[in-house]
Amino acid sequence: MESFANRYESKGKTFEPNAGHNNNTELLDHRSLGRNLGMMQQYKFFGSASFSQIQRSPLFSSLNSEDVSYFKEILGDKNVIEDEERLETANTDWMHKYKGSSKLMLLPKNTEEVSQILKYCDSRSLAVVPQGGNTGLVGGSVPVFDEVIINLSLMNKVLAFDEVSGILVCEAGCILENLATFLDTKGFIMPLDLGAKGSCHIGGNVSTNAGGLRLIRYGSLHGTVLGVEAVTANGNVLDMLGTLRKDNTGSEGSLGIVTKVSILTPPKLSSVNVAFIACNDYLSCQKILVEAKKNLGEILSAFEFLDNSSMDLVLNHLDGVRNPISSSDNFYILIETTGSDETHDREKLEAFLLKSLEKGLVSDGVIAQDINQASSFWRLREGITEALQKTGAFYKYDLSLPVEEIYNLVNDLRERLGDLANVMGYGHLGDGNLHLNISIAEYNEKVLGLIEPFVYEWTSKHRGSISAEHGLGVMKAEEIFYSKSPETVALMASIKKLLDPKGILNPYKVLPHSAFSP
Ligand code: FAD
Ligand code: 2HG
Ligand code: ZN
Repeated sequence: MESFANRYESKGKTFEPNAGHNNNTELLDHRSLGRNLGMMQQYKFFGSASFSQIQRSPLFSSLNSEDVSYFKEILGDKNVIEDEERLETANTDWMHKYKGSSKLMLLPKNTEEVSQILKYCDSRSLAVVPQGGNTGLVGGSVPVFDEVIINLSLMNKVLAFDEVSGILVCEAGCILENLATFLDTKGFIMPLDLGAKGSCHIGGNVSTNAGGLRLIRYGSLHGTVLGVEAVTANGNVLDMLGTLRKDNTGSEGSLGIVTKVSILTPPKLSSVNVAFIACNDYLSCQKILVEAKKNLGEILSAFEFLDNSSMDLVLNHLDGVRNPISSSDNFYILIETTGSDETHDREKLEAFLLKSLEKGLVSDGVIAQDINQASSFWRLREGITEALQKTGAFYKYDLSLPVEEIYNLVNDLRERLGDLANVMGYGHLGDGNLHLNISIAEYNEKVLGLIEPFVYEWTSKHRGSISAEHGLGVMKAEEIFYSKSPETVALMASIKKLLDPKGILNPYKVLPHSAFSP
């Protein structure tokens, strides 16, 4: 039995029919073997071509009953999850694109438990996946094979808040929206906001260095996270809470498990205004951005864009949404201002819009009259990801590019794909971050071959990044060289080896396989 299991694990993959894998014999072999063994040493994916090459590392052990007993001893029975239904959810990512086959999820309640878990896993060479709210969009938060899932959701306490400095200290499993609600009562806000706020954890945000909707105003988490407490692979607790500037974000669970975070929060300001405007061409969008930075600089808190295809998608797939602009146009921009003087801020925004209309940059625009209307404008932009879920299938890219190049890529890809798929461009225009999404009736290897590596090459050629804010995860680990030099990748790998010599923390993610080859 053991030798069969190992043989299967080292081959290590099965494929969904629609993924179009061309070696059908291998596909059948793996499937029947998995069934016969009554085990699920397999992964399921749709998307990036190179992901299909991953094999389970023979260096990792397989979980046994003694391991489970040990975990029950330190965590208590109820926080050692073997229940199939709960594991099914934890093994599957938010998009239902990536699916692992972990047999165990652990729910530690404090740092000491995380430390004990990792110390044990390291000694046994058991691979693990740190998991927060499981809203990641690059397959980083779910196992690839049978890694043990360490979910931080029970570590959800606010530990301290200083009402003078605005510094919040909390556990990593706090849900972003809960922190925002807590801060609201104190007259402060979180310096980041994203569509997944109702589920994502601050620990997940920090570990992916999430960007989000207000980066243009409050900057990257690199600037606001003041410290973290993290546990390294061998169980050592690194207490860097409140002392260092953030220095380990973006590691995506591959260097340590973040257990606590201290973050600088800005005060809540009383006047928020949201405008939704339409414009005819992308050049106008760019000019409006320049003007907004000039004229609304100190109060500008979001500058988001979506194209007409994205708007159609939202209107067709989400309930209760409508385009506030009476006649449809090619591009839409959401501008938010946040300041402390309602009359002054509103006048400023109105004057800005009027000027943009006069200059012919804007074809139509509307300013929200109340908070409900403001939310309905935000829903059009924030709801795109959710609307995409309701289409048949989709390919997702998260790119940083010079602002002037952003829509050239959308157009080039549209031309390349013709009628084969629907290409949508939207994102954080103020930050030069394009979310390029391609929706299609069902996953299709031929279309994927037209998209990749084209999109990565295009981005690299224009000196952009293939991982603007979502991370590399498993989706893009092999593609890292499109935006990082071999020297940088080698250095990243050596840091990984230093902190996690056995490579048990989130294997197959972030760094390419070649980085660990002798
Ligand atoms: P998970 O998805 O659970 O994990 C993400 C990665 O972090 C994994 O590699 C995991 O191993 C690691 N990780 C999680 N917790 C820890 C921890 N405590 N210690 C160490 N590693 C850990 N992202 C943006 O940047 N900007 C957006 O605007 C944005 N909008 C989104 C909108 C929607 C609707 C959705 C579904 C996602 C969006 N995302 C966005 C992506 C995602 O929400 C973020 O990446 C978020 O930061 C992930 O947090 P999480 O707690 O869900 O982490
Ligand atoms: C957003 O900005 C998120 O809405 C998700 O980062 C982007 O769905 C996407 O591609
Ligand atoms: Zn985004």
